[in-house]
Amino acid sequence: MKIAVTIAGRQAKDSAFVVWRGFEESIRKAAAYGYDGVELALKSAGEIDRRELRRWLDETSMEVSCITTGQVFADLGLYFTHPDPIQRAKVKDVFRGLIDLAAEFGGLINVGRTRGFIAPGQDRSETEALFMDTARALCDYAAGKDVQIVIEAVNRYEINFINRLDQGAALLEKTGRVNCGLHADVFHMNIEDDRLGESLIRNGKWVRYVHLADSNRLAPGLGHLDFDEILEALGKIAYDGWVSMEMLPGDDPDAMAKKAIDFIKPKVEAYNRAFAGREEPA
Ligand code: LER
Ligand code: MN
Repeated sequence: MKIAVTIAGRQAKDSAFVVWRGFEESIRKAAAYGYDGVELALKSAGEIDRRELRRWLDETSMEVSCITTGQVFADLGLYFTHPDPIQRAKVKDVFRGLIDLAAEFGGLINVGRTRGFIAPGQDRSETEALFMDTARALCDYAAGKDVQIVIEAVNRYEINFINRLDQGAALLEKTGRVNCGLHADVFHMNIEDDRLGESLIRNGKWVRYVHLADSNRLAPGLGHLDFDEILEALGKIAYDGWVSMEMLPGDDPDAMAKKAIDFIKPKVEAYNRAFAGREEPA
């Protein structure tokens, strides 16, 4: 398991849930604080210079954990379930660019609010059909590039479609693409799911990426979530991917990023020691 922190470009909208802005500076800071990687919030592939990105990562021995696409929705207004095929073609276009970028950096693309919503007058089955149409096309494109797409369950106060891991897993079963998985964000799960650990275990087959924040969306350790329960559940599903700190920056983003890594790193190190010593299932 590796630890990342979310970052964005300087121009990203306030709704980008990132601790730091400015790619180069954030990558250098994250490395200095002891993170293994950064999650890039992008609205299009053209927002970042690939050669520069490669240089910053090489110089700091950092990785990209995932490319996150909330800004495609919040800034460009594009989403998977739009009833207009022209708008769906536009979101596919933007995603193909991001998938090409992910093929070089990290191999993972998140779909949060960009999955879309149940619009007034639309019913759930229509929304699901539109979602599957876009998701299948993009998963098929991503499969050829060895990229995985992860759908994030997001709480009801932000969107009315795919709020719980169970709902995401059911839709992924129907979508039927092996390179499309679930992105579990424990902040949202704390609002929507029953028991965090049980939900992670129940949906373990699909969990491919994890966002961590505490119950108040601050650094883990500053609220009342039980991170031992979460890590124990991740151990039970043999999760060996990223945990990415997606939290509000507060008045002092540097202090928030430091509290998060100081709290989670010893737990992740213990997790990794146990993981290395585990017996392979027969
Ligand atoms: C994004 O990762 C997230 O968790 C949402 O709350 C914002 O879309
Ligand atoms: Mn999240």
